[in-house]
Amino acid sequence: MKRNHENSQDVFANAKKVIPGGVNSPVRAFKSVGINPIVIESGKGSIIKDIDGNEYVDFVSSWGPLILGHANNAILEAIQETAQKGTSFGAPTILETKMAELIVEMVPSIEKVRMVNSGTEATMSALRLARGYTKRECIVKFKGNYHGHADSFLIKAGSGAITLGLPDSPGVTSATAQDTLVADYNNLQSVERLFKEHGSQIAAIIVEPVAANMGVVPPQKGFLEGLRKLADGYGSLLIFDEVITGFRLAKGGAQEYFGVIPDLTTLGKIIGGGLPVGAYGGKREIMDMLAPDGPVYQAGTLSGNPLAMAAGLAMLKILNETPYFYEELESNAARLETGLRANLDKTGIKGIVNRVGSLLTLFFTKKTQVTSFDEAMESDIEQYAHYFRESLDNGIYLAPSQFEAMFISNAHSYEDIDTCIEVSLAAMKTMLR
Ligand code: HOZ
Repeated sequence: MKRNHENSQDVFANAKKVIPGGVNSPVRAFKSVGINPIVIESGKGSIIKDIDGNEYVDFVSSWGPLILGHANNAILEAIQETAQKGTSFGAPTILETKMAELIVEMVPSIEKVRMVNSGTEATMSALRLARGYTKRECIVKFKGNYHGHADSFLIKAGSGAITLGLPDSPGVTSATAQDTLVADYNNLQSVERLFKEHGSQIAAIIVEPVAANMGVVPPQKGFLEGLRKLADGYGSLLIFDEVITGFRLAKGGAQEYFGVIPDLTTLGKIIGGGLPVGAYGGKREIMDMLAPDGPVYQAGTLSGNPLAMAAGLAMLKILNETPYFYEELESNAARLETGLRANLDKTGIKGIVNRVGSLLTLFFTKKTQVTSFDEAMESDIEQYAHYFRESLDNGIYLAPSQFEAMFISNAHSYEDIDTCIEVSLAAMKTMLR
């Protein structure tokens, strides 16, 4: 039975009058799935509720950060307690040092870390730092990787940019575009070619160690290691954008999971436990180039904001101290993967399930693998849109795009996973009609 979304429709119609597209980030617009967005009222654990009273098991998890689910008690308590003492000072607090100490302890490559307010700020600042440190101007990025919306990264960008068919945004100057060299994910030769031609001008390679903004595409064996070698060989820096993988694949993120150590790491929303945060960190020698110690300038009134630090700290402590946290997450995610694969087999619908840890994408595709941007782009987005709508109607909230990830949290119970598998099977059956 179709769910009633009347209130959501009304609110969205009003939003469109005063907010561009009715949303504050394009990925929320549901444009590629052919319906209007639902408007959320609340969330607890794995469940979100819309303003029409419909409940959904949420697999978007605020695009990643909610690895403990919605409204986690420890995080709420930390925010409430801290808020009583004031919400922003634009001056040092103990919380930000505690947070930095914990990040340094958990993430293998980070010796010093600077807090910012979003993943976009983290990647654009890390890039400036890499350029300042190496005194070079070009960067290598990968087609379909998404590093936020700073100009340099909106060249062949993933996430909402591909969902909406806008991989190269107007407004990015041709000079910026010239400094951004684009390679193919999982194709070391394409990177080698760029280095052979421009090696002495390349400040850094920036990469999502697991591509998660063109759907989930794991790095193939040797890919990350190969990037490390190339960067070392040419005196460039290797930047891991761990906005999605950080603290999600392991305590130490993808760099711990795959055993490849970058020079700089960018972190995002996950370290705010749901509040707006980002950070970038790395080798001491590089980080010391930042003002006030060094000449590379970057600043922010709300950076290290006490509420965000309190929330993030509460969350990271749980991740750091809970025995078998990542093992349990893995087992839940593996259960989902197995169930979705079985659904494809049962229905004969062509698809590929890619999963790394608690990140997963079901691609509707006739391909036998999805290991690259080009393969991801061959997915049937109409089929995904249909599957999305059926899932939503039956209480499963998925990303409104084929080219995003499902995020499994420790708030998802086996029951939630099994419900998702059941709804998925029913949705696939309707695709056969
Ligand atoms: N990286 C997120 C989606 N893949 C970004 C979410 C957003 O743009 O709002």
